[in-house]
Amino acid sequence: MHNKSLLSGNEAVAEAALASGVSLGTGYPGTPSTEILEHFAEMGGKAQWSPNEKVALEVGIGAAYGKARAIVTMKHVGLNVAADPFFTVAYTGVDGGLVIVSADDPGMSSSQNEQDNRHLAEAAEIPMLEPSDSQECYDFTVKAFELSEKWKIPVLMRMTTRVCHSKTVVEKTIKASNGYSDFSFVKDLRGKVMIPSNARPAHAGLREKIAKLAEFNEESDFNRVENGNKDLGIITSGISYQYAKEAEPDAGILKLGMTYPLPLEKIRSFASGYKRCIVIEEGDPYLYKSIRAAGINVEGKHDIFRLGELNLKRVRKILSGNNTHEEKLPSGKAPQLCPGCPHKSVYEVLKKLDCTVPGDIGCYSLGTLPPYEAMDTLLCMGAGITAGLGLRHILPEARAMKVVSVIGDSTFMHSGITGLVDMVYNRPPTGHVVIILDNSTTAMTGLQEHPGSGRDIGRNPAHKVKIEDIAKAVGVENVDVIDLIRNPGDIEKMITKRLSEKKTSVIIARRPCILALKQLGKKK
Ligand SMILES: Cc1ncc(C[n+]2csc(CCOP(=O)(O)OP(=O)(O)O)c2C)c(N)n1
Ligand code: SF4
Repeated sequence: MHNKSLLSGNEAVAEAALASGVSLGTGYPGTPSTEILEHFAEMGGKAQWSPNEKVALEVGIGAAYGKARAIVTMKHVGLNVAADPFFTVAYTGVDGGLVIVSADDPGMSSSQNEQDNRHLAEAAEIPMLEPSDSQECYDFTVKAFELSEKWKIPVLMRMTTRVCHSKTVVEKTIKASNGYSDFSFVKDLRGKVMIPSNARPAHAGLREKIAKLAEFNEESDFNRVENGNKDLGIITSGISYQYAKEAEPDAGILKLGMTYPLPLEKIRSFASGYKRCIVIEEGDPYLYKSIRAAGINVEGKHDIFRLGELNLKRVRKILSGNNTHEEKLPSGKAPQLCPGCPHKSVYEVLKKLDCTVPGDIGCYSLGTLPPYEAMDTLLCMGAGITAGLGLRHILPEARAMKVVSVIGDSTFMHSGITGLVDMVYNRPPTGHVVIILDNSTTAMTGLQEHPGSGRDIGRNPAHKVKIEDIAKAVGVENVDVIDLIRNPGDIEKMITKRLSEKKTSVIIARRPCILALKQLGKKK
């Protein structure tokens, strides 16, 4: 029987999760994490796209409270959305196994920031694993569930773009499990109800657990020493290990796989054996600062290497102390909305009407680029509506009445609904106009379904949450639906009309994404 395959890191996590008997996978799409849940579902795992990452994590926590194994996937900024349950589930712990995948995007190939989520593991006091190739993605996922169950704590798998998307050979070491079935919920008020009187001892208990996990990590096989020339020792983790190994094959290397809590005594003993010891890590100086804070003398990198991804050339520069500014990579061709994209006509009108357009994240963010240059802000998912409200509250009336928020349908389900609630509750004096660009899919991340598309992760029919019903239910004064292709002239008339009124208005500009239609055709 074949037990070796060429897999991406994301596929390897999915296969290991399925083989480990995971009963439920939840998540919200986001590059570079999306394929984990897609692959898990394609292989027959029970998986679901959640409306957002907070919901995904809370559902996963519920399953793990019921003694199941659950995996929850998201991109790095998704963990900000899920931060509330993330921080407190460390206190309650779990009865089953809970693995949370954060796929970080250093270099921002498809993100609005390049935050380094290793800080979040430390801040929340949740053990963290950092695989550096697909084999480790597989092995660490298997071990992450064991760790989570043994220590009754969630585990964070922190991956990065190159690890998620590169393909390496994976030897599948475990036999597929049929999953567990003795699910039950154990009533434990002090352990699971985080009122202050319970949360205080729970935090103290977590500190003890982390101290014991640090001891465990001193000897754990997540970390590996590769002996080498005593002149140079390198401490590294994740994808940086691959670059370091290639740049200095003869150096001694301490490759860390479990990077919170850190095995500081192992690091101390490694560093003391080399004339020069340097930390090679992508992103923030997370390892460097923790190691220096423990009084261990290591070198770090210059601040210029904190920005963007590392690569072999950059690692060679760090090792040689060459901090000269780097030549810029040639900028590629600017992305464009597809020919025939339904979003186009809306931006043509917004530009013509000289609107101020707080926008959001999705394919429609491309409305900020030429030829439209019509979307004026992009911050985080959901902020298109709410930043628009802030502008409506403070701008002089004539200008306020030119403010139009744009948001996609998936983003609306993710974090736009509460903005709409604020619009009617803390109504600006001029009202507000929100355009929901409803193309029936999450196009930007590769055409995933969402609660408004009427299909589940496997493209089977599911309950369809109607945007117009939500808008009417919260009390928006005008709710209009426009078919952008059948009645192309209507969008200009409608935006002009609603901008002239001091009312709260939602215009749903509806037309399926042409690529989503193609994909559904294929499925049929
Ligand atoms: C918190 C967070 N989660 C996930 C993402 C990744 N992401 C960017 S836009 C987007 C949704 C796009 O869908 P939609 O709003 O329907 O717009 P479309 O691309 O279809 O035009 C997602 C999931 C993100 N940027 N931030
Ligand atoms: S993928 Fe769909 S939504 Fe995105 S630009 Fe192309 S047609 Fe428009």
